Formats: sequence, structure tokens, C-alpha cells
Amino acid sequence: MTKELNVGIVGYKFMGRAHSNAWLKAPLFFDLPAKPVLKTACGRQEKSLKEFAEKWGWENIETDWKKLVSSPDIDIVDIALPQNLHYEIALAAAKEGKHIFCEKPLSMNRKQAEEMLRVCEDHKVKHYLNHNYRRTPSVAFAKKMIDDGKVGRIFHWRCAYQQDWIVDPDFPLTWQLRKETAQAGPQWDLNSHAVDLAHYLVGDISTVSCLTTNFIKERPLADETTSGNLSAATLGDQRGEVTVEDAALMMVQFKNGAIGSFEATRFATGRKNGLRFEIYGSKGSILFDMERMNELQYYSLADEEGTQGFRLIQTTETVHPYAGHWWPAGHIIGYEHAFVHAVADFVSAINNDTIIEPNFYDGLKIIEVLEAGIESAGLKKQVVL
Ligand code: SOE
Repeated sequence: MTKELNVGIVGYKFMGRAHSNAWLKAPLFFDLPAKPVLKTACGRQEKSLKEFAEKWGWENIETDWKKLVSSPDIDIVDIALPQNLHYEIALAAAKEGKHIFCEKPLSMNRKQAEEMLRVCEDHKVKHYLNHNYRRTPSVAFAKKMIDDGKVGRIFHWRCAYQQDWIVDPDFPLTWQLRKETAQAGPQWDLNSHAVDLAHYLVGDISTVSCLTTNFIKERPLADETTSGNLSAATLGDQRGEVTVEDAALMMVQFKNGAIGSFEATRFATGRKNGLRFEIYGSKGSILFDMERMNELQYYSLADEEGTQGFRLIQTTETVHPYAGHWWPAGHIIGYEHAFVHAVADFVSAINNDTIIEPNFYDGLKIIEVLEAGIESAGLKKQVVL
């Protein structure tokens, strides 16, 4: 592998670490047509940026993202930042002809997403949106089973994405809890993943109706210099208003006639990163639970009467997508692996000049659904008795 692709990453917290790990691991486990080089890490706080770069092996640091995206050294800009910072950086990177690997959700609104897509297309750069769960072997195999007709016509999609990291009312008001930085709460952060999976596995969504609520109205201000990894220190005694929803329930209709439900919350006590979906069809059903990510459950009406039932498929065999690149059969993989798979596919897409999904077009469709959901949440009928 002689060809190299120089990566510049903006952001060095939770996603900065997850992406760095992926750039490092991908060439070790996949036969890539080009080697990603961890060239430059960019962030605002020089001291912690330097520590990050040294630890993960980034060659240089840069505190000005504008310099990073215009550097002739860089082939790929990796945006590992909150969604309020994607738009400006993605536009500038595309205009400089850089390929873009962008963290989800794509943007703050539909207008931004449309422009990000248009500018990337105008400048003919690759654009990838990191909805990493698509690239777990189980989810990719569920897609294959659906495409092979093992589920038949899909009637129902049922999805719950539940976390519990803000149940404590004294958890600080981090960027995720403020509209100006996050746009919305779990509807953006968690349902963006869920809608991506639904689009991938079931099909496009045509109508949306949502209910949102807010359990904790005010929280202590956060010391944002310590935020990352879903934690932060508080900043004195002062409190501020939570300006996003704490939970969202969404019902949808798909263009193919299926219907679906989405539950997204950070208040499901005991659920850490619980992402579960169920797909029910005319020939069979598939269930997935992210916290048991090396497994799928499958029920087939083609099984013999009397012994029908949900069977467990362990998606760790060489026939399963991506799994054969790692360990011998049965040796499970984890959360970080889907990021590695994304990097491997992204590098191949650049080299072969093919389209990678999900991309900014898929991201735009997701944002449209999420935005419609938030807008619909205002419409409620009062129950009188
Ligand atoms: C926080 O809710 C979060 O880190 C999401 O932003 C990620 O996309 C998800 O993978 C895990 O949870």
C-alpha cells in the first residue's frame, strides 16, 4: 500500500477518540487501497489538544480550523464536533476540495443540510455522514436478510434508543442540552441514528408525528472546558434553562406502507446506550439490541410448524459483513469497530470514486424527518375528562 491519504481531524473529545482509533485500526485489519495518515489534529485548547495528538499519534496540531481545511497537506477533513459546528467547516472543506468524514447529526436544520450537500456535489468531494451503527455486522446482515426476502413485506418498525446519563437533575447544562448548540435533544442526537437505520432497513419515511417533553427545566451551568465523553463539571451555583426536549416519541408512515415508532430518551434509568429495533414482516421478523450487538434474533414463518420461534444468530462468522476481517469465528467485536468499518469503506470510496452511504443526501433526508417531528410536536389534542 503505497498511496497515502492525509487526514485532518477537528475535535478531540469522545468522537475525536473514536475516529482516531478508526483511522489507526482500519489499515491493520482491512486491505485498503490507500493508507490514512493521522496528519493534523485541530482544536481550541492547545494544551489538551497537544496531549490528545501525542497520545493518538497525530503528527501536527493546529488551533485554527480554517488553516487546517485550507492546508495543501490535507486530503480528508474529519469533523468530530457537535452539530452546530458542522456547516461552516464542511462548506469550507468542500470548497478546498477536501473529502469529508462528518459526525452525525448532519446539521442544525434542513437549510444547512441542503447547502452542505450542494456544495459537496459542486466541488465533487466525497461526503460521508457517520451513522456508525449501519456498519455493525448484525445491522448490515439484517439489511442483507431483508434484501434477500427473508422478512417479506415489512409492516412494522419499532425502535427505542434509550440512555440515562442526564437523569440526575444536577447533571450540568452541557452543549447537548442547549438549543443554540444542539438544535434539539434526543430527537437530534438519538433519533437521527434511529431514522438512519429505519431508512436503511425499511425505506423512506413519508409522514411524521411527534410528542416531546421536558422533565428538568433548569440545570447548573457547565464548565465546557471539561465537557466530553457525556460528562462535565459544573460552573459554580448558577443554573440555566434547558432549551431542548428530554424525550421524544415519534410515529411515522413509510412510503412503502409500513408504519413505525421511535422512542428516544436520556431518562431511561438503567439504559446506558440501549438501541433496540424490531422489524415485523409477512415472512419473518428481525430483532436487534445494540447492547448485544453480536447477535440478531430472527423468526421465520418458513420454519416447520411446532418448532417455530425466535432463533439467535451470532453474527461473528466470516459470512457476516465485516466480521471476517477481525478475529476467528465466534470472537466478538464492539462499539468502536463500526467506526473502523466506516473508515475502511470511506477510503475505498475515495480510491474507487464510488458513492458511500450514508452521505449528506441521506443526512438531509434524516434532518427533514427530525425537523418535521419537532414541528409536529406542537400539535396536541387536549383530553378533557
Ligand atoms: C450521546 O448521546 C451519544 O454519544 C451519541 O451522540 C452517539 O451518536 C451515540 O453513538 C452514543 O451516544
